[in-house]
Amino acid sequence: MIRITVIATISLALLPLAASPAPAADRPNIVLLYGDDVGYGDLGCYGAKTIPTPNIDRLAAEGQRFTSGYCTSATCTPSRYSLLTGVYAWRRRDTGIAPPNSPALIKPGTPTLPSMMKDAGYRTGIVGKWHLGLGEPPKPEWSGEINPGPLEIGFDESFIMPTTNDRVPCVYVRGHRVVDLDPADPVDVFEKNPDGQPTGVTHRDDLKMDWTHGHNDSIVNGIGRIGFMTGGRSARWNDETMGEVFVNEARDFLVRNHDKPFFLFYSAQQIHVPRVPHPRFVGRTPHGPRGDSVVEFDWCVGQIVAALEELGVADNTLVIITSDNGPVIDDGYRDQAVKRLGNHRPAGPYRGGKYSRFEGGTHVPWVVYWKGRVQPGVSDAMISQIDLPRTLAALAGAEPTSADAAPDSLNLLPALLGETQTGRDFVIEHSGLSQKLAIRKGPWKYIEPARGQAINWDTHMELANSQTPQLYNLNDDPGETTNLSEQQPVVLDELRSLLDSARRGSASVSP
Ligand SMILES: [Ca+2]
Repeated sequence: MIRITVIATISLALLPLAASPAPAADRPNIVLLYGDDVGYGDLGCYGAKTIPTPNIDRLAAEGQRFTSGYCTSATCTPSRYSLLTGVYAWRRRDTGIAPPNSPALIKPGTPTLPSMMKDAGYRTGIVGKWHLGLGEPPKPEWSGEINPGPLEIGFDESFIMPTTNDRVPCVYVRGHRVVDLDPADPVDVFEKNPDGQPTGVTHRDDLKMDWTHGHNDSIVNGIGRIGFMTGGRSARWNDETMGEVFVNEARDFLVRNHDKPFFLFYSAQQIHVPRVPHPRFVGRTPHGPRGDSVVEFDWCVGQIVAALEELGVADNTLVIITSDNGPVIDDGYRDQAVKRLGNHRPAGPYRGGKYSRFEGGTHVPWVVYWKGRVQPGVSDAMISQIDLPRTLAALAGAEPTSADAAPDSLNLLPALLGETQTGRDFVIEHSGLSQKLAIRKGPWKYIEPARGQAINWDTHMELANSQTPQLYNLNDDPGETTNLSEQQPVVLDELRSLLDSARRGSASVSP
C-alpha cells in the first residue's frame, strides 16, 4: 500500500502518455451510464420478466452484453474509487462508505479516468452521484467554495449530488458551489442534531416514507436521511424530479460539447434508497418503488441516447451501461421492496448482493453499445470496472505507458469492443465493508476466510463471511451453494496464492 501511495504522488508530473493520439475517426466520444445498486437480474436483457427496460434492452441487443462483467466492490464509495483511479479501493483503509462530511478521497492530481481522457483532448464531465468526499478536512465548506472535488481530478464540468440520496446534504453542487443557495440561509452538515430539529425518530408519523433501520436523522422532502443538515432551504432537492434534473444536465453537457471529443460520466441515483421515482413511473412494475426506479433509470438511459442521436453523434459514441454494485432489497426504508418482490430475482442466478462477497455483490450488468461499430453479441469475457481507466484511455489514444497510473487497471479494449471473448484471467471481489477479498479465475471462485457476521440482519444480506475457506465452481454452481474447498485442495491453493500475490502487488500482476 505504501508503494502505491508513493507512486501515486510522484506520478503526477511524470505521467507519460502515448505520444500521438489515435486518428479522430477512431477516437469516439464516451458515455458511461452508471446505475446505483442495479442488480444483474434487474434488467430485461438479463432476464427480468416484470420490469420493463426497453431502452437498455435495445442497446444490449444491438451491442455487446457481458455475462461476466464486474464492479470492484459491493458498496458505492470503494467501487467508485476503483472505477475512477484504477487502484483497488482495498489498498487503502479510508475508502469505505463515505460519511456526509467526508473530505475528498481522491487527492488532486491523482491520475484518474477523467484526467487521462482530459489529457487526451477530451472534454470531461460528471453528472449525478459523487460519494467520494469533497473539500479538505475536517469537512467541506458547504456554504463556500467546495474544493477539492471532481474538477480537481480531471473533470472539466461537474453537477453532482455530493454523497448519496439517503444522506445529507440534500443539495446539488455545480463546480465548487451549492446550486440555488441563498447566502442568507447557509447550509451546513453535522453528525449530531445541532439545533433540536425534527428527526425521523421524533416525527416518524409525519414521514412520507418510513424507515426500517437508520435513515432517521434530518427530514428532507418528507424523508428521513443519514446525518443532519441545517439551512440551505432554497437549495434542497426534490427526490421525484432528481432523474429529470440529471438528464437535463447531461443533455446540456452534450449540447455544449458534441462538436469535440467528450467523456460523460452519468452517475445515476437510481435505484439507491430512498427509491422515489417521478410519479409517472409509479406503478409501472408490480414491485413498488424499487422496480419502478429501474424503469426510471432505463428512461434516463433512453433520454441520453436520444440526445446523442439528435445531435448526430451516436455513431461516434461508445456507450457503457453498468452498475456500481449489486442489488439490495431492504436498504433502510419501508418501500414495499420486500413485500412486493414476488418471483423477481434482483441478482439473477447469483447469491448475495450489495455488501456481499458472493457473486451478487459485484457481478453486475455490463452493456457496451457503439452504433455501427460494436457488433451485436453476448460476451463471456471477464471484465472489471477497474479496467476502464486503461481501456478507455487506450480507446482515446492516450494509453499510459507508465505502470504508475491506474496500476491495477488492464487495457481490455478488444474485449470491451466485442472483438475477442478473452478478458481478464481473474477478477478480485471485495465487499467494501472490510479488507477481506474473493477471487474468481475461470469457473472457480475462492472466498477467503473472514470473521464477522454471516448475515447482516438489517438488510438480510448474506455477506459470505465464514472462518472456513470457500471454493465454488460457478459453471456448475452459480449460486455458490456447494463449498468444494476440501475436495479441490490444489485449486484452492492456486487461487489463494494468486490472491495473495495480487494483494501484495501490483501493477505487475499480468492479466
Ligand atoms: Ca451503490
